[in-house]
Amino acid sequence: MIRTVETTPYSDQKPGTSGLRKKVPVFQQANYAENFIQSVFDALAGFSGQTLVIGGDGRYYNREVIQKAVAMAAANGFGKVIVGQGGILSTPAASNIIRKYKAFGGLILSASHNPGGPNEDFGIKYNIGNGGPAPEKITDAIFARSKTISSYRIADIGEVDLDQIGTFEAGGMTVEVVDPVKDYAELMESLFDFDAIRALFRRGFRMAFDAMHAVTGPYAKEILENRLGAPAGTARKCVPLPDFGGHHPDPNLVHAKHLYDEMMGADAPDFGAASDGDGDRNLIIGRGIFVTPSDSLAVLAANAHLAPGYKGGLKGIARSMPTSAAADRVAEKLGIGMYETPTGWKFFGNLLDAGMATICGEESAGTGSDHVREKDGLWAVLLWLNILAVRKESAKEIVTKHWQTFGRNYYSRHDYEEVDSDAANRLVSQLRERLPSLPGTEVAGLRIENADDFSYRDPVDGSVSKNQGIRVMFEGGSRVVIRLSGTGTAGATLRLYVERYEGSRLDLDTQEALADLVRAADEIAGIRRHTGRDKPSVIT
Ligand code: VG1
Ligand code: CO
Repeated sequence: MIRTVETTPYSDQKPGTSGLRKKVPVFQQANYAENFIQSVFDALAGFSGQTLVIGGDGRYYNREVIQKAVAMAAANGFGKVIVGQGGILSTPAASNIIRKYKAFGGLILSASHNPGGPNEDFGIKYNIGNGGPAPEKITDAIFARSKTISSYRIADIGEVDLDQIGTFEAGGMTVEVVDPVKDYAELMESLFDFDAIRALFRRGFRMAFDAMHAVTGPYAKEILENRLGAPAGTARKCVPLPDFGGHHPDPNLVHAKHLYDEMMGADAPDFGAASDGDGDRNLIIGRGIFVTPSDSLAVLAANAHLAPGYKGGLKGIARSMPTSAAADRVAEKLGIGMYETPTGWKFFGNLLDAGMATICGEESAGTGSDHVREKDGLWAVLLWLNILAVRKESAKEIVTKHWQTFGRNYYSRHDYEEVDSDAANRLVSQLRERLPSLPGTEVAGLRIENADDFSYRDPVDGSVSKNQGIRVMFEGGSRVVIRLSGTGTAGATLRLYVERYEGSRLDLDTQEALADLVRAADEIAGIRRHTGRDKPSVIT
């Protein structure tokens, strides 16, 4: 039986950089998840009888919301849902399943690298038929609908069994529970030279992959250990836990410091990697070298032709604006297009669909390609392994040679988390007002060449996205970028991105190399004055 349930709108269901993210108790309010899911369906048209993919990263509240989503999909007229077994699908695996089975779209339940648990974060994101995050046109329509919604539709189908692989009927709709790993592992096998990587492990290559008790555990075990023959124990913390073992599933130098320390130690493995809550981010650490995500994007782009899936070369490279320009130098050398987009994977979809870009990346540890329409943590790790297997050099040698060829973009991000929202907004609006007066002035001994608030015009559909981050460019190619996070769930997070290019001085300490730019940013924006903080909460 299908019920129409009266509801009242919530005013705070605006999707951010990557879907709607809130604390679990917010999602547990009466009809909160139902309102949002119905708003998604109401913002779409033409899905009657079509397939919807549903899966999440296994965090606290995942199963409850999946049950609601399945029952609501049936009531709203979808013909079929494909759900990952146990409610599990990594974000890139969900993207792949949407594309492979020509689904109308998908609901991905995740708050990515944010912590999980009864008082931590939850999230819902809608992806369109190309497998990628819904573009702003759709997220705007979802938000508009959420402010006026008065009822939602749900089928009384009871609790469906998500733990057995198989197909059944529920509420007049087909439910197919699938192995979350199989299709994804097959896709990886089609892109990379598994024989070469197997031979690498046979030669004694040692790797540490930390799944951080998040969604990539089962994927990493199957691909690295079962299919590629890496020794048991190569993939660690592989059981997805609803609270990620009480840690932030954020593969950065703070939350994966244990891996960093191991990789810098005396008996370090050859290669270290980690992924985040929903499996779309990657951390890459070679023995004795942390590879910044911006450098990783550049190195992968320069060497991608060594993997079978990219042997024909790249059509173009895209990166988010705050990501360093290291990849731009590779694109220039390869003679291919380079695109600079706002933060968030949704801006890459059109470029990938149009065949303008093959590889994309963000400084926040996201890298991916046109194989899906999401960033993909294990994909990046496997491309690295493919390159290491073919070049037979260490990660450190590969990165060092890359810098010798292209120069080095020293890069760091400083995050000020949970600062007062009003103070953060004041900082940004005051800085915005100052922008026109900055060019030509000198700050902390550095001369400002240009300053603006980044605006993007999508070259495919012409849509314009304004106010995407404030850039201050200095003489010599250095720059600082300031923007507010669109994924946080408490207060505001201010991000300061700092970049300096050096053609030949390749072995400076990163934070020392960037110190004068950090001083300049504080002088220009008054970060300490506005936030009351004397140092960032996280430096990556
Ligand atoms: C952050 C990152 C951005 C990334 C987004 C989603 O957004 O900066 O690059 O695309 O998270 O990643 P923001 O607005 O907080 O800066 V994930 O792995 O959280 O889905
Ligand atoms: Co993520």
